[in-house]
Amino acid sequence: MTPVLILMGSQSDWPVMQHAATMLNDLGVPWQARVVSAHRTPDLLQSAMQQAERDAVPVVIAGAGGAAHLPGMLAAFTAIPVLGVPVSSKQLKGLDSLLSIVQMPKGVAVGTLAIGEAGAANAGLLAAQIIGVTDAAVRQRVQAFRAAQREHVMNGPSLELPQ
Ligand code: RP5
Repeated sequence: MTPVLILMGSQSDWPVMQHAATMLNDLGVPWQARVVSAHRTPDLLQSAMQQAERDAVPVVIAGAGGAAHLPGMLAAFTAIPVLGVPVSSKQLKGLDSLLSIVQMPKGVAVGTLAIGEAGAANAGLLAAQIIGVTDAAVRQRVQAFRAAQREHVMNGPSLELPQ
């Protein structure tokens, strides 16, 4: 299986983006991670997406914080689905990243996830679901994950009001 490509704007994004990698590991989907910055290494964006197309990468997950142009710029260079993860920023706590990634103009799509770790994990889950459309083994592992999650909720403590 061709690995999912996990890109991020900075090494400092990895503590968040590693949750996408963990989810992909849990679902048996291979991945590769790399730092590519829309602002610090803009020349690498196009070549990275050209290589991804040659490699037939099924999904790109892109995390960035602050001005967060990475997911949208990657999407501009490829027809591979791009899932954007807003990483929390120091000053604006990721609301800046979210609004930057989610506000793509009509005609260039980025699937935008939640801010932070939940969004990164769900990007991994959604990537597996996309691959699962044509890969029955991955689809079954996603279904097993969802069933285990349901069991965990159903077996949780019953909630009662204090007397
Ligand atoms: C963005 O700027 C990165 O995605 C990161 O979230 C943020 C801060 O980067 P560093 O200054 O920590 O490298 O481009």
